[in-house]
Amino acid sequence: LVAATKKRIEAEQRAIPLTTLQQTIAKMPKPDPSLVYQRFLRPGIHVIGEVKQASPSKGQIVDHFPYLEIAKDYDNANVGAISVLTEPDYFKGKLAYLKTIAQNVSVPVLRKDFTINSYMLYQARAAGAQIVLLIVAILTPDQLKALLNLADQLGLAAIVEAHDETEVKTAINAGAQMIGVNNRNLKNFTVSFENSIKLRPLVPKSIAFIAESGVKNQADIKELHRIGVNGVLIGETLMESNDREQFIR
Ligand code: IGP
Repeated sequence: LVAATKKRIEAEQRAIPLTTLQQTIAKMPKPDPSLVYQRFLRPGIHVIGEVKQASPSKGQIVDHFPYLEIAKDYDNANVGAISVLTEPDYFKGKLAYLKTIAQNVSVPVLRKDFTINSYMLYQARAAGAQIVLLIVAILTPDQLKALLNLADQLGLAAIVEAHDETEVKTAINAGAQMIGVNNRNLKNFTVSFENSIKLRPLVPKSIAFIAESGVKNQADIKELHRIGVNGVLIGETLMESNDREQFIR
């Protein structure tokens, strides 16, 4: 996935050079990342509704994919944020989906992708994202720090995704203000909240803690709330739901 992403982004950068993105960004208002962090630190548990058509674990999730309508459902439910997959090969995502959604909703939008370099942050910002995903496992600690700093300079908040104790420490050391723990084991795709339960105490209360993947129902959300999670990222279950607003409320 990382190799595929590298190739994809190199091609995109040949088509649209960094200076073009910088000119676009200069004409846009600069968002304040601290508002995103504060949003998730409010009392309660905040849903991040995800917009994705496919995933490596499930293959095609939905055939009918009215991405803007789905995003508007999330916006109406006043979710914490909307996550939009922009990875094309495994998730059938597109940056264009994110751009359209960002223009039509009032909540922050997350670019969900395998961020490997600074160009991808400029792309995210130019498309109207307010949040990016930085995955500890695919970056060196120095790259993570550099990308977090650049994100902040660009006005982007970051969810730093960690899978174990070492990665959580790396995320905190790098200055993460929002940490995402994936409940899905990426080697065998099984889901368990054990990781969230185990890692929650390692993250200070001043850093927003997001539990990612595998949320199936209200009982799951309640349990994650009980263990002190600030946010839950829900993809599949919401994509398959026929009443998304109702599920979130
Ligand atoms: C959503 P789920 O099980 O609710 O569909 O999971 C989200 O956590 C998942 O899409 C995800 C992801 C990622 C996707 C978590 N981390 C990194 C791509 C890249």
